[in-house]
Amino acid sequence: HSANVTLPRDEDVGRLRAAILEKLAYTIGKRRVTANDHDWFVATALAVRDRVVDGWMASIEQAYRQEERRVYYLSLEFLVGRLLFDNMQGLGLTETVRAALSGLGVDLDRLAQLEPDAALGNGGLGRLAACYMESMASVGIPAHGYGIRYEHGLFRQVIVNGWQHEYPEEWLSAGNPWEFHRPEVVHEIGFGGTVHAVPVAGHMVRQVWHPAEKIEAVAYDTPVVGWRGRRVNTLRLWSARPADPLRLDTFNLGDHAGALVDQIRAESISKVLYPSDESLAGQELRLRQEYFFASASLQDLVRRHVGASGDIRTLPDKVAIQLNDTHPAIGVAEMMRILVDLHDIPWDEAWRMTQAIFCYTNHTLLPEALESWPVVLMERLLPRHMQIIYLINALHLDRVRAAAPGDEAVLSRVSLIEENHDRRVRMGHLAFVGSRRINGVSALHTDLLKETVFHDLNTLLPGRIVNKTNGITFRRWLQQANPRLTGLLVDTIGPDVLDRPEIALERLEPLAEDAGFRRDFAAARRANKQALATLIRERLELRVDPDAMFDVHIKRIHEYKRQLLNILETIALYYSIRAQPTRDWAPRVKIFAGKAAASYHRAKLIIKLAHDVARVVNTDPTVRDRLKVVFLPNYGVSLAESIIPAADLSEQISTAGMEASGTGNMKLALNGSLTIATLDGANVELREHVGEDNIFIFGLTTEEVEARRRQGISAEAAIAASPRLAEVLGAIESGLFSPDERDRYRDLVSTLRHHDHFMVCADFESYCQMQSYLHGLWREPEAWWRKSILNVARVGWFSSDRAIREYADDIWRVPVLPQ
Ligand code: DL6
Repeated sequence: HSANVTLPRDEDVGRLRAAILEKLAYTIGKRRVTANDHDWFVATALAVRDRVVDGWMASIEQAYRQEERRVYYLSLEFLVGRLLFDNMQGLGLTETVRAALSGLGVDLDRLAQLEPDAALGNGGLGRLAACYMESMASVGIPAHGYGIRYEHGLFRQVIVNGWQHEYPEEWLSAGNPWEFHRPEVVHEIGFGGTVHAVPVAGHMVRQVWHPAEKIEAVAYDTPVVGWRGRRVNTLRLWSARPADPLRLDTFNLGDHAGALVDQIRAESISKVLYPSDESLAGQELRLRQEYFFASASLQDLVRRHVGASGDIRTLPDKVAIQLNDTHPAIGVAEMMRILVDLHDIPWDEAWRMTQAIFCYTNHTLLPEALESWPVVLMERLLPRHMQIIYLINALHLDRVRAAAPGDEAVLSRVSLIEENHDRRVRMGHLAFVGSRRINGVSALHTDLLKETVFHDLNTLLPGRIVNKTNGITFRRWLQQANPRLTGLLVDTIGPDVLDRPEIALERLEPLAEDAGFRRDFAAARRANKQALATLIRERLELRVDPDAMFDVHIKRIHEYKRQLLNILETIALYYSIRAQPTRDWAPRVKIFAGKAAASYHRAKLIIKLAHDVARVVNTDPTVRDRLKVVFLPNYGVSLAESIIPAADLSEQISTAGMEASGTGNMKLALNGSLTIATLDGANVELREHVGEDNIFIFGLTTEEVEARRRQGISAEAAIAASPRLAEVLGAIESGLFSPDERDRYRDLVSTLRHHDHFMVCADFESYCQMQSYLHGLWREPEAWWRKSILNVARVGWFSSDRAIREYADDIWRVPVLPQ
């Protein structure tokens, strides 16, 4: 972490050193001689946190005084990663802290490694929420993130003999120096029970819910520091606890475990993140989590608003709530309950208010990830909300009947209740009808939303669906992750690349033609690759050549993301090298990393196959350094920060039409990777920005995939037409890579042959051809680096600041700071 522009001043260094020593003594209770690295990390984090607080208080005060409209970002996931560098950098303190510590004989970079990742998310959706929180603070939007303070984030992946094993993740076990516990901020959350109609004045009745179970949500706040400390927002995470800590009567009767059941039941809500990604968790506990955090957050923001303005009716003027996917969609019914039952707002007015407050982002079209809850479960757990949903639905269907009289098919498709098998509440539909704007996360994805899942709703309620292509924060994904490249950029195109990278990066364009710059650029990347090679050697005891092409496929393991396609091509390449061992092969390192959902057996089998192939390839003496296969375990934000700056080739090879956007594609291109991609998600827009000569597109398009699926998904013709595919499949099937269990992959290969739903075989040849083309391009370093530099120069648009400004303008209607 050496990118820096100014040297710290001695007096600042001295003050910070004193502050760190004070934390060490009076908060941690240690002296310098007995302090270990972890103590130094906590003391440093606390000293930095103190410097965050003034800006934080000022931001809160400003929002309160100016009565600004606030954004509330409700997300069941925030995949934050580490915060030390984020916060130091936001405040411009990095070099001051480094100098303060080095005077104490302590190395900042070593300390930073001790911080556990806050991994409160599965993948893209959670990481997007974290990038957006950072950008909202940086562009000056008063915003709160709301989520759950999971005691255990995404599982720790351990690979044993090639198989994934999941272990609990323990990010809080040594304390969390960034958060503020707010024991005074508590909301009661009810479950179950009954609803009674109580007469009130003027022939009215009020529905009163008597929950059978009550638990409490307690707040923990983490400040979110914007770039240059412009604004500091709040991420408020809820922890669950029982209303009564212990059943004392039961305890006194000697049943000590029984006395704690309520506590365990309540606390289980915030115990662990559901590890499913793009598939359904489905369990009751998940619904309890969703309602728990939606209810606590809405109660909290309503209380804040009423406290400040005294008038619930002005809520839509002052509040925009973004639903990050359908996970918080029960909030639509909860808002109606709060307005109608608790604040006596007439139904129609409450519904107008609700629709003005909520907006909803959809992140996937995969049917298995579209949430729906059994009506019987909802009736048991949330009886009042089920009544409210029925009424919302009845009024909604009345409007549909008026618009399309007699069309029963449309009626059943747009109903909030799915009546097919067991009756279920469609959470996407609830979010849609309750929102003023619905957005997809790339241009293609938004078009597909309109054509598929929300086709009928879009016809009935036109104009609500808009596109907001995802973005990433350049502070983390360029400045922090890649200080070498950042330093070079600052030196060549100027320091405003740190403040306005979207604009400043364009000035890099002519430098693609400058041989001297290309050399410096390649040297910065070479150093990053050397660092990754060291990491690989330390973690896997495997040596890789830093001059080889690092071909990187990092993301959740999923059939649609097609790690399998990459593995098949790897095997084909392996056979080619064996067939012509004396040819002048350009060395390549295939790097994989990613977690599979614990219950997703096929994804786990793909991880095993990657390891089986790695073992065969990496130990074959004929191949030597020309091909290595690496699977780095326990992928997460911090590991991504090590891999991305060292990647030469970015694999974005999902089956067209299936990846909503992707954000790794943006991170890799920003750091100078070339991309091999299908025309899927934001890859389409990436091509528009970097230019078609600088991205490598292959494979079937969305329409072609659809057409193929209609024709049938047998891959026999594709296999017959590709001798190398036939050879590769035959080898896997025959147990060549699994001599200990010859038919380990028989089913997997059989599925590829007969039910190639993900078009692995269909796209194989076109993928291999593009890979060989890239092989040739790698042999022409000048051409390669020219394209790589142009990628960096042209991806400014993918900044999350741009995305957040678009949300602010079109969706939330809040002002932002000038650029
Ligand atoms: O929008 C963020 C991210 C996209 O970039 C990915 O393409 C998409 O797969 C991901 N979606 C999910 C869906 N989970 N659920 N529900 O993570 O969102």
